[in-house]
Amino acid sequence: MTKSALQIARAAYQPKLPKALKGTVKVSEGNPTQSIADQEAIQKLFPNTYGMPIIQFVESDEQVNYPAINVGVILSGGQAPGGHNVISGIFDGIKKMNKESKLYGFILGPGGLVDHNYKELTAEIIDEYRNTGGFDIIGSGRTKLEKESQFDKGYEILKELKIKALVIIGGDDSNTNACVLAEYYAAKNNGVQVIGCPKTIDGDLKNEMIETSFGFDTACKVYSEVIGNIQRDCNSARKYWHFIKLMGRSASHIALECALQVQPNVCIVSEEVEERNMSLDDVVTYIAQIVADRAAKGDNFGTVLIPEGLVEFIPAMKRLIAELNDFLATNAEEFAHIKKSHQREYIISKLSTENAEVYASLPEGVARQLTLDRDPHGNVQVSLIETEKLLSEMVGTKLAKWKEEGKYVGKFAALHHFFGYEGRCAAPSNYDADYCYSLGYTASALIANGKTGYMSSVRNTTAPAEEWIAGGVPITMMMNMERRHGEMKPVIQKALVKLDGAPFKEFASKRESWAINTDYVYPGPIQYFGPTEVCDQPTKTLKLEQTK
Ligand code: FBP
Repeated sequence: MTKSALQIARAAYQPKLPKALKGTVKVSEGNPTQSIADQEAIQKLFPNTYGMPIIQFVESDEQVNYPAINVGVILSGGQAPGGHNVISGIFDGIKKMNKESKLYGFILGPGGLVDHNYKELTAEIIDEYRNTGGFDIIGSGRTKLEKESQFDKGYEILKELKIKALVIIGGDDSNTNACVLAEYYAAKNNGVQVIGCPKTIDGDLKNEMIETSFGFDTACKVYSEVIGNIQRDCNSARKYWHFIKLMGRSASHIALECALQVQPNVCIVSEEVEERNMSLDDVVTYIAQIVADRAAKGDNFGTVLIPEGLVEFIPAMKRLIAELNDFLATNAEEFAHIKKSHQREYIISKLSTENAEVYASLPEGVARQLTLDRDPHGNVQVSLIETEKLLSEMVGTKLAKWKEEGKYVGKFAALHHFFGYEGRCAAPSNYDADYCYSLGYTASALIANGKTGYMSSVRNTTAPAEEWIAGGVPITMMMNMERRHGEMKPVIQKALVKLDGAPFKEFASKRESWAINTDYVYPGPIQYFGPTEVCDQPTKTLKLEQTK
């Protein structure tokens, strides 16, 4: 593999570890835990892995002779910067405990376990991928690991390779499934431990014990760099409004963090739109008013940040999408035979009056995007909906009307951007490089101590890495019961933006001023080498959340 000078220098970077993980680790156990809700139902479903204590690793000089162990690892779902460091952390951890230990990677996600598609990850392979972005070391996939037949098929290969523990690196759904698998293997008493690791750029897998999911830090820094560049262009030419959609699926954490970093003129937060029961027209009017107010000062330019999942949070759109999901789930075949030119009319004829009206009011392109294939979880693929175009088109129409009425004087020219895939495989920031390596190393310590059904947890990460707290959290502790596809299921609760949380409050206190005044911040590219205040800063979201 040919490498750039930065890649070569970066490969030599030694990620920082919490002090407690540097020597032999000792386990300190807390009190038994409870799930966050629906305790009785969750306990019944997870009799072997419910109620376990929170674990913290503490320093020790005790000499322990660990037996060699074979471990398997899976990357599940969307890519997130730092995945390779989780794997190198697991590798270094198990090798430090016993150099005869081996690590196997399952290829292209959970499907690799079921299909028995794997490779041994040797020191030579691992060294090629240290501190790099991407998941290409073994690839990732979105196969859902949830059926007993898959668990049994997986066990066949685990047994053949003498794998005693499996680490699943994934988001809320993958970690829920990791917990179901841990429970299944524990009930079978087959000696396979399952450990989860919190991954997703979306930032929606977090709680009191999991401060952040890895990848969020780097992805937000990459998007903020590019938005900053756009803002500087925008403030130089002074003729465009940039509508920028940002990944994040349901939650608006990414849009909010980028807003805190770049101080745009507008940032929509989906969770607020839902809470205030805003209609699409309300959102459009809000943006159009800011465009008009800036135009009144002679500023016909600006930036609008839009979270990817917005449409699903507008109550009327949410109802429409829910009906469409149900309808398409049962009539997919009939719909597939309708000619493209008749699909819009066909859908309108099948929907309830209220939803048909909303659907008919949507621009052609967006209406079509709402009927495209669902993801494996049955959800609309929000990354395919061009919300940035939908909003700018509607803002343009409103401004034209206001112009006729003499309420607006100005020029409105819009440009569109969608940032998502650009940030998911970026080389991890120092924060993510260190955090991920520590998460992987912690996973190896959980394995060595015989734990299963735990998620690797590294906390206190706004302090220097030496002071980070490493341990494990029982996954059942993060669960509640939710309706999924008409059935009540145990799932890890998704963390959406809290409107009473410090990051949103900070944004809300500044947004009126940012709307009118051009107070852009240009964060610039991620720095890997240099002063710590430039290179090692966590996200603003995390800092604000951790400031008590
Ligand atoms: P995960 O939840 O699996 O981490 O994926 C997150 C994400 O990056 C979302 O932000 C985005 O909506 C989605 O993946 C896109 O999925 P795909 O990679 O399948 O296009």
